[in-house]
Amino acid sequence: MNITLSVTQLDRWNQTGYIKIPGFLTAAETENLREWVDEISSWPADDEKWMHHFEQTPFGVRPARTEYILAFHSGIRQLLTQGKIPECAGELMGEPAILYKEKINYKYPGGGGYAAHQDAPAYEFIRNHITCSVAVDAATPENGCLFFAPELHQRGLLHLDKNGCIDAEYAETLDWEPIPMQPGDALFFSSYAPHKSPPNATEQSRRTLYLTYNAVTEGDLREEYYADKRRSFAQADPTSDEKLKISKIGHFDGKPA
Ligand SMILES: O=C(O)CCC(=O)C(=O)O
Repeated sequence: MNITLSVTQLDRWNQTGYIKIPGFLTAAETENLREWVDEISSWPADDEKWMHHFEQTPFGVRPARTEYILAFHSGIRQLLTQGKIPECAGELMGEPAILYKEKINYKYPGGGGYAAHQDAPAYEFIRNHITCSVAVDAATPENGCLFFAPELHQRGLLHLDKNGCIDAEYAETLDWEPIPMQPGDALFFSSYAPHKSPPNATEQSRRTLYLTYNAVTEGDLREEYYADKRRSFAQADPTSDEKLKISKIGHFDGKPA
């Protein structure tokens, strides 16, 4: 399937730095994705393979994130590397796109939120990159959907704090738009678009896939990114922080398990 975005969609993307495409996956694709995410979340911990991150919630220890999935799941590999998701990312980028990283953020009941941030500081190896998020469960302001501040994606990095996030006082001055999603909806966003999300205050999970693509002209840097991430996590002192570190920036408010 060839993806062609309308002029209105492209204008919105250029103006705000993000665009939601309702019903991006078909019902059958959405159902497959839900089954695959159920499967992946039950994989045993294996530091040599996929990377699971767990958080302490009021209801016990729950998975917060799984990443580095591609080599271990053929359905996910096909969805992320062929067809409409990479094609649409390429169309928005203005040149063919290649996968840089992939993750599932689970946000189970009581799961932590994310402080206001831009993704760019976490992805050191690439310049031109965008992320596609795909809803596995419905996402609402109550269960922790994303909120975006529009029209700031062309201003570079904004007032970063010591964690690589947007300074909290500055973030409070921004206008935040919630982006609720239904399963199968996609939301593409620039790596400079400021976003954040609250904790999950409901009894249902809010699982979302996040797929980051860079311009092919910058190279295939995924393995290098993950090798570097594994190295820096292995060197970090796990007891040094009250927050669970799941990224190279300190944006996640979940508690260590
Ligand atoms: O899953 C969320 O609620 C936010 C995720 C996010 O912004 C990130 O992982 O950088």
